[in-house]
Amino acid sequence: MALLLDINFDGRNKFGEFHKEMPDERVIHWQKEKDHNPDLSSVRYAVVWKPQPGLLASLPDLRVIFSAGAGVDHIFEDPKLPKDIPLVRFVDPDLTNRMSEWVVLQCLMHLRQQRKYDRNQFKHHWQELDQPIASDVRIGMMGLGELGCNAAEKLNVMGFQVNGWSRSKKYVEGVQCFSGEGGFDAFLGQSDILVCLLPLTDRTTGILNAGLIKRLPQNGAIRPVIINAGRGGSQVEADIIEALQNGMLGGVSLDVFETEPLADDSPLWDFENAIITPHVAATSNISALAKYVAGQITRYESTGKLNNLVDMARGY
Ligand code: NDP
Ligand code: OXD
Repeated sequence: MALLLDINFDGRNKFGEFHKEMPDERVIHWQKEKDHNPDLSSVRYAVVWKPQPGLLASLPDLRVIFSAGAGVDHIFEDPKLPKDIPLVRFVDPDLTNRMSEWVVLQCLMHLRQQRKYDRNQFKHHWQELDQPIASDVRIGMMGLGELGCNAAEKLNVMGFQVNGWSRSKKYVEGVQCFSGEGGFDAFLGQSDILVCLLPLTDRTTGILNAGLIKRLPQNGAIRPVIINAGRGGSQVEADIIEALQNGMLGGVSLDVFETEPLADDSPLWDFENAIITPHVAATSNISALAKYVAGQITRYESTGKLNNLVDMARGY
């Protein structure tokens, strides 16, 4: 039996981790071996990030596909994705913690106006700015899944008022939960800082747009802020740029973009109140991923069961 890896993470080729966790399996590094036409007939499992289109469909004995990340939209981009094969996504406590660190950091950067203090520091300018308190600021968490729930709970501990929005109704301690289309307006109307941790699906594509920005409160303790670490396809960058220019948005923190890497000439780089990071909010740790995949395979081989399965119809 063989495991196929098609995870061309930038420069982080720590594939030895998979050999270490599964010493008895043949591990095929697709990116390294593809030119030599390796025998794929015994591949039962594949771990992929942005798989080569058609590759998964060409594996005759494939049993399970593992996403190397928490998101799976990049896998659905393969027009020949075999949808009858179970797809498992990566859920990992370190990844969850990293995302919460990034989200809490961004919320605090905007609450404490750290960008303005940075600019003043470089100008050697001593000036105290108005300081709203966290409990006056309402955070709206779009997505109350593995990542959204954890970040919401941590923001709650920081003293923010936290609201959450999901597809189905959720109960999260200390978080006022809204759901579905019916709850969306009320949720947005109470989001001074809107955080997006949604997966990219047909329903969430372009959701962060001018119409949504208009529904954010303009009378809150701070000017409306959008923070997105879900997927870039959920944001309409032209609308965000316009809202930063006309003051409808007081700031943004973006880790993901419509096109990655973000183009050199994107105006988003140059706003004083835009914090840009290069899709690093919660990077998968390869050794944790290898352990996770090995554990799931062992369990699957003995019980036929898998955790964190993607619902193919919902798309996440
Ligand atoms: P989950 O699947 O655990 O949670 C997704 C949440 O989004 C759920 O609460 C779900 O609702 C909600 N949701 C989905 N569709 C809708 C909709 N149409 N309307 C309202 N709510 C919706 O995912 P994770 O929390 O693990 O991850 C979220 C995303 O974060 C990933 O898909 C990925 O795109 C992104 N990500 C980004 C990283 C980065 O470094 N920037 C790193 C890791 C992940 P319900 O609970 O009702 O199903
Ligand atoms: C993920 C990501 O989905 O890193 O895990 O974006």
